[in-house]
Amino acid sequence: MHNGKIILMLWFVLSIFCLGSWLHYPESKALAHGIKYTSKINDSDRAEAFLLSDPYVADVNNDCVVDIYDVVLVCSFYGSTSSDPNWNPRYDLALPYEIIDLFDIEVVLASYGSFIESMGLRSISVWIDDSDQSSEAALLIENKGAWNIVVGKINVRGQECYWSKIYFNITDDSIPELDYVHITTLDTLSITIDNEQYTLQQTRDNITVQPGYTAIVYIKNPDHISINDVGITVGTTVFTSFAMYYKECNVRVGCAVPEEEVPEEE
Ligand SMILES: [Ca+2]
Repeated sequence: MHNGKIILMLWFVLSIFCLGSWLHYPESKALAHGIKYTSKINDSDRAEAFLLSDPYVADVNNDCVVDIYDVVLVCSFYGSTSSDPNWNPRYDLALPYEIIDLFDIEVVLASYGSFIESMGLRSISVWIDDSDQSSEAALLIENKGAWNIVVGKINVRGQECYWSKIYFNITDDSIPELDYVHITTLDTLSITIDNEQYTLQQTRDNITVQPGYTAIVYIKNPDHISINDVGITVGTTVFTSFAMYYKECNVRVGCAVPEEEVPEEE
């Protein structure tokens, strides 16, 4: 891009930023996530609505951060309409729709500087041991984004699980569903998944999962789940620096897998 064009573009962006600050309404935070946006303008052609800061919408180049590249990308389609051959509805973020204008750029600016977390929460289980009636939970926390995910707290059935009861391993392996593993020691322990050994350790403050990595997490005696809870649905909540993630599962009876299985005779 020509230098003069870049300077012109930056001047344009700064002007819009000032306009954006003027247009921004704090009560817009009350609106639900996932809708398209508009600015509250006294204009009969536009619906009465509010601007909402939403980095998931504003990150038009999908690199998990809302920055100058997103602003420039939307700016580069300024004036484009749905009848144009290069029309991309991904940049059409605000009313009036079917045209890229100042209001689309302002939606990006409203989330400027925001980072986006992309987390997968799966293989959530809560078991009661069939031999000693102790309870256990397990889950996989996958970082599918571009930034570290810092897990600061895990709740089971609304009760915080203390770090002294949480065991984890961070791996870049692809992990299938987690099976019941009887946790008998308060020291580090080793588990086997798909013939691979994973050493579970403890932490005192948080679990950090790097992009592309998965945290294998086992929790001993979450919320004093008892044999009476078998079949009942319980919710697990994972709190990160940016968000909270909630998933439910039914309490099951867990049976420890024998350490050395006898191969079947042919
Ligand atoms: Ca971006």
